[in-house]
Amino acid sequence: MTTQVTAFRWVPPFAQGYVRDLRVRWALEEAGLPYEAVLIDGATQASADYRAWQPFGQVPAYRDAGVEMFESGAIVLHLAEGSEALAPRDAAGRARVTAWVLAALNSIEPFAQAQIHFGAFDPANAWAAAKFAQTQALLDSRLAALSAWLEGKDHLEGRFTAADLILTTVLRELVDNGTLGRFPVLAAYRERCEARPAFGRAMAAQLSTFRENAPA
Ligand SMILES: N[C@@H](CCC(=O)N[C@@H](CS)C(=O)NCC(=O)O)C(=O)O
Repeated sequence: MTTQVTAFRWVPPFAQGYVRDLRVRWALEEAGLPYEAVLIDGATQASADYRAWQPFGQVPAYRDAGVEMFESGAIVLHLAEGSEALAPRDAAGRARVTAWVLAALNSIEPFAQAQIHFGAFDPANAWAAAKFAQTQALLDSRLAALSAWLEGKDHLEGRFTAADLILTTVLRELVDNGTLGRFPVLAAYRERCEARPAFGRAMAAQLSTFRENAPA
């Protein structure tokens, strides 16, 4: 069977290029594996059939000849199990990749999401401004630690892996609000990873779907 990845038929412009099927498309492109995007909309999200595939009605969900699964990080790790393009073949090297994927999703992304969330409030709202300052400080401390790790390195673990892929998709959400620009090592790292041809192909595929299905 052809590998399948679910993606939204269309999302508003602010979300285009950021929907998490991008992670899976990028991993498949790095691994050189063909896939079919299964396009879904709100009605599909709510359907019992789709909830049996993705319990929360979200994208991406994934299936190949051997497995049906969800959660972008888990899917990318599954692909990394089978592809040297995404992780080294030795068990210790793969364990390091897993550690960094979880660090990106568990030790950095929640702080990034919180900062984005509170940054969207009116700064005149004193409660939201205080929460924003708090989350900004927590995020900055994680980013400073990450920056220290990546100083003088091209990648997290000596070569491009699934961990760089996931971390890049977390960091790129911090470009527009100016956060990443305050960490030049991380900004350069993100640019280096996004310059990979496989990233370009994944992004082009997501965006072309939205162009083709734009509301009249
Ligand atoms: N932890 C999940 C998050 C997936 C997620 O947040 N998907 C968003 C798009 S980026 C979505 O489907 N949102 C619609 C919804 O939650 O109803 C993963 O990484 O796969």
